Amino acid sequence: MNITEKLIKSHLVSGEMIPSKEIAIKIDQTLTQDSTGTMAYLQFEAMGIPRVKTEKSVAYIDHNTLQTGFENADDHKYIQTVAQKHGIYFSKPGNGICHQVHLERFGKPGKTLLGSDSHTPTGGGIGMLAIGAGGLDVAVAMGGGAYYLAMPKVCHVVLTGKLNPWVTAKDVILEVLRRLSVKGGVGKVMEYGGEGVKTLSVPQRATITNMGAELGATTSVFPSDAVTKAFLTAQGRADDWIELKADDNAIYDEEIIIALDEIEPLVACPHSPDNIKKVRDISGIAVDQVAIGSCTNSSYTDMMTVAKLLKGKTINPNVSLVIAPGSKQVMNMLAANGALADIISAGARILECGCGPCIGMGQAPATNAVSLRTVNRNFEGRSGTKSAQVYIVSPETAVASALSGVLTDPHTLGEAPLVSMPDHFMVNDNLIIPPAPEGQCVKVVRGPNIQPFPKNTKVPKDISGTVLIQVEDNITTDHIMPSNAKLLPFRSNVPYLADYCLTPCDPDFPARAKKANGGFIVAGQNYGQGSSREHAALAPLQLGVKAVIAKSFARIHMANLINNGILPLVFVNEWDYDTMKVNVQFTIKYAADQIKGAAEGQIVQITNVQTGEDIPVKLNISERQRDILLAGGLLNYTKANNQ
Ligand code: MIC
Ligand code: SF4
Repeated sequence: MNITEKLIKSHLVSGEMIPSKEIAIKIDQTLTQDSTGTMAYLQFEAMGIPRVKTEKSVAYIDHNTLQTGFENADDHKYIQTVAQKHGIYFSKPGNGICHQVHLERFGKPGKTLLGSDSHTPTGGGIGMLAIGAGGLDVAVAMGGGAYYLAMPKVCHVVLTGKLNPWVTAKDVILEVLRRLSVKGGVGKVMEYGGEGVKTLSVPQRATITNMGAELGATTSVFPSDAVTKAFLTAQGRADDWIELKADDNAIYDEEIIIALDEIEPLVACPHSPDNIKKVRDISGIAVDQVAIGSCTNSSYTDMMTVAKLLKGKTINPNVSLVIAPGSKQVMNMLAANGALADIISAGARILECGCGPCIGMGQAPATNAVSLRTVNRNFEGRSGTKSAQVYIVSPETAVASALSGVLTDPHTLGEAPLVSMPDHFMVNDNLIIPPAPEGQCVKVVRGPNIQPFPKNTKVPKDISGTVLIQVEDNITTDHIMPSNAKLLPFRSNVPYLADYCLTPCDPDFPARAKKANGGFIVAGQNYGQGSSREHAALAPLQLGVKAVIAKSFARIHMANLINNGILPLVFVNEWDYDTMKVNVQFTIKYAADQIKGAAEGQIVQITNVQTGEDIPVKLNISERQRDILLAGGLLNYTKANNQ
């Protein structure tokens, strides 16, 4: 078996391990962050389970840390108290980004991790089966329920050779994105192997598994080996290590070979992580802002490299350099060894340990500005400025450019600095609050920002409505439910958020949907790529959206739609996309019967009310998903099954 099969087999609850067939796995650990966490805990509370049933569940505060009003602080209070009550560890704001801290303090090779954040696969860097999901799926897992997914294909990414100086893990994953695109990983686990693996440290591996999310992959995983053992030992967690490797005769569904020594510094150009060029081919572009951090590149070794490159220098006068170390541990170590002083004296602006600019919480660039970032996503407008041009680069390229003022290949800096992994990380978990032993005494605090979330109802006889919007390929959940410093504080207030749903594509969409009393969304390929935010399903639900008809869907978003009782329909003939124009009225007759038939492989027909013409669509669902849709969503289904 390969590593993926071993991890799945040891957690399999039901189903057969045949690619694309539905399987259910036991979840050992969960993580949430604040922007998806409020909803996950409201849903967990609605399930009425007193204590989490996982081995470890952790609630992080890292996204909404810009407290411009009471809203974020309210959410933090709610999450802290709900966590205390129900047996969940609470990582306070300032302690760092969920994925970085989880890797440092909680992740364990061989375990499963389900997180309400699409970059949860970061844990694959230490041999976890770490998967991103919607909040409701995480809530169910906290309650001891299995996680259902399509058995992925396993793509063996064979790494050969060794990275040259100035070439980084970021460049490796950008190379994978260049080859496979943002759709290339759909339905797959990217399993890394080959001789090159042992040359990569845990933070480097984690950068690669983190950005596997941008491939649309179910997750990515590295073996757990001596390098993993050394990392966990340095974290004071040697006992958490187990070895995990593929059998010598393991079989894979696909294979790609990456020669590490042939990679050069790469850059993802606006506005997609797969729009890859060589840095040297487009160097010289004037840069206004450089942001270093995010769950992809904010480890101790990343930050030490940055500090060494900045030491004794001053950044270019036209550049604003902002740096957010990934965790309190990283920040503490930089402060203790003097590296922070080198960063500060070069002119960098230091941000608290959190997501910050990556999710548009502050540091929105100027109009038309060029911003180089070490983040994982450069979707249009995500930085908070629609006209900004965001390029994704490694920390090394980021510093070289911050110093010169133009996009610069780091080779121009001379000899690459040597940064080694520490033998001991500075361990101080004083911002992690363990749950109360007797949870029933804890009072959950709910401020006015915590609003009830929309719930769907059983499928009606016919599902009718007009097409409310028609959007192109690769629409992200940042389009469907934008996030920025103004909107993120309302993640626990879906009625408010709904007024911004799909507005980057069409500012009139919410008003049109309300006026029409709901209807259908028509979309191209890979609809809903990117973030796991289930608000991208909840906000349409609030506006009465009944079905999305797309050429194809991204995995997490499709699950979120089903969990909320919205039909994810796929065109049988892609040319029918053109006939489903805005304002045209359609109906799905005998919807329940058609949904039942679809689970057995039958085609669903959507009828054009005016012409009577039928459009054939597919609903690629399992029997369980059929029952969830018929019940009007996972909460209704779970309640009905628990009675
Ligand atoms: C993101 O990077 O887009 C986020 C913000 O971390 C999201 C979660 C969210 O929308 O809250 C993700 O990646 O899932
Ligand atoms: Fe936070 Fe950005 Fe990572 Fe999302 S991608 S978890 S916003 S740092």
